[in-house]
Amino acid sequence: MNSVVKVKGMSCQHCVIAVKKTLSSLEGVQDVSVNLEKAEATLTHDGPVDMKEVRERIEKAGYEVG
Ligand SMILES: [Cu+2]
Repeated sequence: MNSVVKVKGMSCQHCVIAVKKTLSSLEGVQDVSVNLEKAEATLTHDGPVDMKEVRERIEKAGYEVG
């Protein structure tokens, strides 16, 4: 299944890579794609993903969810 998360504050490909990297290592996440124009990260996972952890990681990387 896919979950889409809005990520605010990304401005370039480095931001995309940073978000992708931090979310890719989350437990249960198979794939992450980040769309800079849409300001979205799409997580591919087969089980539940801890959305609180997703938020925390995004914030820790310097961006904002919402
Ligand atoms: Cu950037």
